[in-house]
Amino acid sequence: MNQESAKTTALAHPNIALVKYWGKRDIERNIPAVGSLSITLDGLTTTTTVRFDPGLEDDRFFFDGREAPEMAGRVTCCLDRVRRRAGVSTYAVVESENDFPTAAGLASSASGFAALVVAADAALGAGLDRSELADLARQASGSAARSLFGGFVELKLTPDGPYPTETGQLLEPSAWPLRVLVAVTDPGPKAVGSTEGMLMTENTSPFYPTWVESSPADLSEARAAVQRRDFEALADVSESSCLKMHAAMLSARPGLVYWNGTTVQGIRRVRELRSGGVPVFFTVDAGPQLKAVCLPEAFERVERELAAIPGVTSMVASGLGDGARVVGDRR
Ligand code: 2P0
Repeated sequence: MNQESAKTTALAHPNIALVKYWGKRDIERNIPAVGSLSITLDGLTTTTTVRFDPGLEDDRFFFDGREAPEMAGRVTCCLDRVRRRAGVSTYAVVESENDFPTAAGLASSASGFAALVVAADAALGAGLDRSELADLARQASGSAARSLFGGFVELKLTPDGPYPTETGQLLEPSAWPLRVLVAVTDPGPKAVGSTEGMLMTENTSPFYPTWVESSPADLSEARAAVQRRDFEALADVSESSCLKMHAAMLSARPGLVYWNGTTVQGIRRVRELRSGGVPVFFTVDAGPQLKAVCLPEAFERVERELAAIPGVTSMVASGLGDGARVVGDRR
């Protein structure tokens, strides 16, 4: 990096896991206990500008136009890892914006850290490859590694590899253009954050070991379904992985109940629709929002049906998108 300030803008999309990540093999290094398989969403975007400036005495973080010191610690930790790799110690101003409501329960940490590592790498001219960027994003937030890639994405555990996890694309977005609808059932913040919820589940749920042991079979089933573009098979394994994760959460002490009544209504409605021949399945993460994944021809029907459920306060629609990328570079 030259002594002038170096500035780059990158964007990234959130992703939702179909085969879920829940639990940590190594809390210090943020290594997940299980692999995961996700889809990256277009239409929902985090845009992040990183400007390294030798005149700064600390990092500064702005989120949606407002300085957010309470979020700066995680940003600095992530930047420190990129700086270490690039051999620099210059501080940065980071400005990040989401064009979607955080209440949608679409892990903004995933798109946030994916955009951050891509922008920081480019601003420093570090030239790190995708695998390494994904690994840096994973250390900040497990799901963030998946937003480095587009379409259908798998994060694998690779304890003997150069990195403890390897993330890569299974299928491009255009190869199987599924649609996603998020039915927001509660716009408030979630009760228990993911990291805390994972630790509670690991430490207290009698079902946690089974959850971890059964994940590789779910992953290979889902991977094969994606490769065959077999919607029914993907629906089956995705709903199973979601419900199994929630079973582990529910059986923690105290039990983690992320759902509300509307979430359950949505689950029932999606299942009724699929039994009636509509190609749609549900997934639910660490919050009460219901995510419906469908084939393009079912989109309008699913949207209508979910919007009609009492308690659904808003809907967010998306297709599948590309991985994190640089969109502007100024030096
Ligand atoms: C997932 N979730 O696979 C799962 C399903 C939520 C439920 O990954 O602790 O914010 O930062 O690594 O990535 C949310 O957890 O957790 C998540 P950390 P992260 O999408």
